[in-house]
Amino acid sequence: MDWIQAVVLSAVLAVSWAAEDLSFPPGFRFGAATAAYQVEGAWNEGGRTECTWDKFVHEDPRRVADQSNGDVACNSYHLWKKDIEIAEELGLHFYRFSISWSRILPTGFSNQINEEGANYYSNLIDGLLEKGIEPLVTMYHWDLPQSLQDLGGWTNPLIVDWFEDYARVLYNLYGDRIKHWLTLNEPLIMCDGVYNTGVFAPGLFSPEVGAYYCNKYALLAHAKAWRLYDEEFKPKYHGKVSLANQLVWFDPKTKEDEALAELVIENCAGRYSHAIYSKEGGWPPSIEKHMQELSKKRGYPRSMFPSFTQEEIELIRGTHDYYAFNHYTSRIVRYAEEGEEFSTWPLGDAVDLNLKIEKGEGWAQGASSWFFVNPPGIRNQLIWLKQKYGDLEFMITENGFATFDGRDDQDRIQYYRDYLEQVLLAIKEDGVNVTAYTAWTLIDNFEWMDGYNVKFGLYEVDFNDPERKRTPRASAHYYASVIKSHSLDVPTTRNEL
Ligand code: GBH
Repeated sequence: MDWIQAVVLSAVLAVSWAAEDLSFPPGFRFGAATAAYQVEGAWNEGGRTECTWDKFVHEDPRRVADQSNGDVACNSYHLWKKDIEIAEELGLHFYRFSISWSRILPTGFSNQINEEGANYYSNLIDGLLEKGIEPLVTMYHWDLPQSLQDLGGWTNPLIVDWFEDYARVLYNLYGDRIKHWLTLNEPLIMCDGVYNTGVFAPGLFSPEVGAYYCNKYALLAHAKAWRLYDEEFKPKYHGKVSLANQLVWFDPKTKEDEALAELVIENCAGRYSHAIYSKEGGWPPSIEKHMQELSKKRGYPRSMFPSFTQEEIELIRGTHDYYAFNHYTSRIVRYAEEGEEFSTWPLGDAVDLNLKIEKGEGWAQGASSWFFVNPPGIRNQLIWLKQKYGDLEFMITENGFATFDGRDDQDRIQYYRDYLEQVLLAIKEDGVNVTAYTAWTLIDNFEWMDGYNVKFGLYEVDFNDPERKRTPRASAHYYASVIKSHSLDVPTTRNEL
């Protein structure tokens, strides 16, 4: 072959490779997610008792930007059939939803199961399965029974057993039909988010101790629930159990900031992963050391960061069937300059590093104050995880874009397009075994302290309509076409969709 032929051939190969490269591997699965408190409503119906979010928003409505709450939300408790219709319209392979603990166990304890609540999820699960959509269940998405909060919630070591008891009830009720479980949604936010800011229910502020005890007990609770499944349920049901971490990607500003950025990643990702996924288990060594020194410096007689016993390390180590994470945004990390105020987000107060966290140049901003767009962040995150914890199966359990209005939906489409492209690159170029992607969120819903102002939905919900009419956005059409063609080789402009 002469050189012209060679050039032509390689050009053809490059083009066909590029075209092929936009398709997802066979078996890759697409889903969308919601969470109980954000969509269900019916907060005091059907035997459901008060959860932390009910109390938090009823006690002082000003805690939420638009002074709203989840009392009715999308009314999915009554309109769940509509949600299934939407999932089917999108062509979802799976639908991720969460179970309200206090709807199943009105006392918080497993002595009493609320049949009406149990039936609600059973019907939802059956309805999805009838349409060939896999139900993926999150056991806990931040709505703790208030009765358990009154006893200290996630800072009381007894919660480890309470959660295991709750998990047993769920495995017994639904284990025959659920193949993927998530124990906890974003323990980083449940613990650091809650105790470092006070802006999430239950509105407690205890950055130095609360966040870290919560961190420990969340890991133990997850581990017990995982082991319970592994020993008693997996042999007959063959499902998989994991937890969904919240991962913000951190890039160092310069070479000099690399070690600092690594420490920040260990603090956010490692503190909720290392004990489970690393070979040796326990806390990330760099964090444990840092926290011991800091505790001493602050005059604590023992580390404010609780240690693990060897037995606890063994209990938690290896309690995973896949790695699940939610990802939205990135930050840049650098050392603070002299006289400059340190950043605490999202680490809270207790970490005390000489650091500054900022957004990258040219990063677009979504509707929330925390939301910056950096598509390569998701790929870097995947590479980091694989390097750190090995060639695991990865599932992205949330990713999506925040807007205020969302009628003109081009930004959301672009976000999905660009983040999915990076996921594809991680799979094809970096050999990361990503098997699933989940859009947050199916329908507009109660966005925690942003209330209903901030919209993440593929479907718009009319919250003034008693019927809570759901209407597809352009991004819904886009996502449906990606799913249908199993590829990103589809139009992205509103008019062509
Ligand atoms: C996820 O949390 C949740 O799982 C989901 O329920 C939620 O609706 C979705 O994302 C969209 O927000 O960190 O101090 O700047 C994402 C984690 C936690 C990130 C709160 C933003 C804002 C406060 N989010 N955080 S701060």
